[in-house]
Amino acid sequence: MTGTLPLARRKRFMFVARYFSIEPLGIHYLAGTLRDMGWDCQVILVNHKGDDYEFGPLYEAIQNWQPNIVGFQIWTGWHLQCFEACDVVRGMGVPVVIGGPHATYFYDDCIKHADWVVKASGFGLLRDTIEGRLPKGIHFDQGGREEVFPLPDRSIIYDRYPELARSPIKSMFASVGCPFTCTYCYAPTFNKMHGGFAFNNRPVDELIKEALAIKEKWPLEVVYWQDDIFGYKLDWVKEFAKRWKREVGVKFHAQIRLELTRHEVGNERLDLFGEAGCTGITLAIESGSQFMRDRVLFRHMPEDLILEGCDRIMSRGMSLRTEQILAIPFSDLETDLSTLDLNNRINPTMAWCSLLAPYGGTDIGTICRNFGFHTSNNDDLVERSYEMSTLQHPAGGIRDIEPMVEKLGINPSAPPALQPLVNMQAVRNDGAMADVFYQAKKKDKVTGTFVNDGERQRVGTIEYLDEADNDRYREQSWRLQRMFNWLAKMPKARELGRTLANLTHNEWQWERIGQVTTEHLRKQVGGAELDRRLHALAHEMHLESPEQLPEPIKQNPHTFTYFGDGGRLAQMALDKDVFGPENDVADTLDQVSTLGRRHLFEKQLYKIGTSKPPIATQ
Ligand code: B12
Ligand code: SF4
Repeated sequence: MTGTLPLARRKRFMFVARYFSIEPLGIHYLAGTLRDMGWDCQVILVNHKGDDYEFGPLYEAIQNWQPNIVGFQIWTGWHLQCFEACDVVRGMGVPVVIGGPHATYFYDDCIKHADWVVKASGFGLLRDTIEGRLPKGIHFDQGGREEVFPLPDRSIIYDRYPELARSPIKSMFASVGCPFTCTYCYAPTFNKMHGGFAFNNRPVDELIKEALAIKEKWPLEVVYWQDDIFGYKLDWVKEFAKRWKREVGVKFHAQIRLELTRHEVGNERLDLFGEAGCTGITLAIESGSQFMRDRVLFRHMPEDLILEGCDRIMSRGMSLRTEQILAIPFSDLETDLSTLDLNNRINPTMAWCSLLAPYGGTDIGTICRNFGFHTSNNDDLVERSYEMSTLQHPAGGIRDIEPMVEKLGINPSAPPALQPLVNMQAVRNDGAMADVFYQAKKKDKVTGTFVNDGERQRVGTIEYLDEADNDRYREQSWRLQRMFNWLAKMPKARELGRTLANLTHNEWQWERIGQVTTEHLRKQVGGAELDRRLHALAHEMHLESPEQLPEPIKQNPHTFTYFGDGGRLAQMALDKDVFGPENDVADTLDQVSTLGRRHLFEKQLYKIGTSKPPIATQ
């Protein structure tokens, strides 16, 4: 193809990534690399409806623009659809390079559909690829995570997708690395492939330059630090805090671990965050059950640390978003309700919640496979699997497994490879029962790897839920997940959550949810308080009295009254026609839940519109 091009033409690179409401941050930086190399660059963000991805615009763009190379950024979950598209692109005579998380962890699958696969860090390897220095195949740069980030070229995406440019929140990245070992995450694998953990902070100078470059051209009210753990190194935080406010003056939201709030150093870090302009923090709690945190998720976090850390954040006036996962292995309705209850006691600004997607190659993927809860084939991790649990769950939650695990006497903070659940295997009998075997491991002093220690032993039995009960729990966890955010704001949320999760299929209607909620609240706070809330809701909707509330709002008003300015949220739901006849209760809840998150994002979590406009914003 290159042979037919006019000689003077600059070389062209086309990126392909998934369209998402949050900008594809990695591509901004990679586009910066191409700019620095003197290449022209375009980005196509692929839209989708459920699991149908629209690659038509990509093929059209390739025909029109004739790039020299097409680079796919692939995340596990849409990899199969991407592979088909890679084959089509190569069929058009354009070489393909694949990078991103799926290439990092599943490079062998990727190479079947690409000329080059870039595993992990991509700036240097992308340079080598386009300059023809890399033979075709899989490439990995062991020292890549230490490489210098280029100044991003955001205009490539912002010019084509102006809605992303218009957002007052812009993502940035200040550090690479995380030392923790959560079972559902690929960070431990990333560390292993680099020979251990290392934390690499970008220099404060570069971040200031990057933020000022955004401010010059686009709206910038909040920077969202997408780092796994922002501000891990205190010395760096001290320098950052000193300069960010003075030289950039834009508030920010950051993701951290609760451990970073601990002890005096935690107080100091949070104070520095506050001085620098931090208005909010996102952190994961994941489960209200200590057993789940210790043994299933490998997040060894006592409840007092969770409560104290959240309090330290909120008492400084920062907003707080907590994150949790429901329907994890060995959970049942009561475990999920304990997660709700913990959030209820914390009362964060937003309690974000997802259902477990058991990624293969992670420790939780191994646990699921070993216990027969999931085949852990990443090919079935499609969009649908984020919407409803795909696991076969055991009966009785942690009842059978907890004694088996505790009897082994292994410390919860022992290395992941020694943890009981990754070394257990359930062998199913004819019926619903399975024998559980455990293979002890030890560290080989010579090789440093973990090897078998003695014979495999039978340690007990577990029972699986039958199909009907499994479906029932999947439905219950789905209900809680959709309602989690607002339930967490209700008095005695655990009780209300239980009642709602246990409604029969026929009772599961918008109006009935409203009746149950009102009955619960009347018992908890009394009729007068509910009247007051109804009047406030009517007032926020510019109505004279609660009698004038539109019918769907009247049927279930307290879904809105426990949100600040809930009238605005109710109005948004009406304007979006979420109660229309074509929507069943599942659609309605989905959409109300999405709108509720958006409402909280704007009004409370990121506090958009509360600061002066940035000087350079047109
Ligand atoms: C920010 C982030 C998000 C943000 C924003 C995502 C976005 N639009 O960019 C949000 C919150 C939306 C998000 C959502 C999800 N995320 Co996320 N997220 C991240 C995070 C923390 C940082 C990614 C990042 O921007 N890094 C900085 C940039 C510079 O690096 P990068 O994108 O990795 O790109 C580098 C290389 O990969 C490579 N590269 C990347 N693309 C390409 C392309 C080419 C052609 C080449 C040559 C190289 C290359 O070069 C870059 C520079 O070194 C990572 C964890 C991590 N620390 O990396 C998880 C991570 C990427 N997310 C993950 C997951 C699972 C999800 C969700 C599925 C979670 C869920 N269950 O809903 C969703 C899916 C969203 C989607 N896009 O479909 C997993 C992905 C696992 C996998 N195997 O795919 C990760 C790795 C977390 C983890 N450790 O397990 N996420
Ligand atoms: S703290 Fe976050 S990035 Fe680190 S291992 Fe856990 S989930 Fe992954």
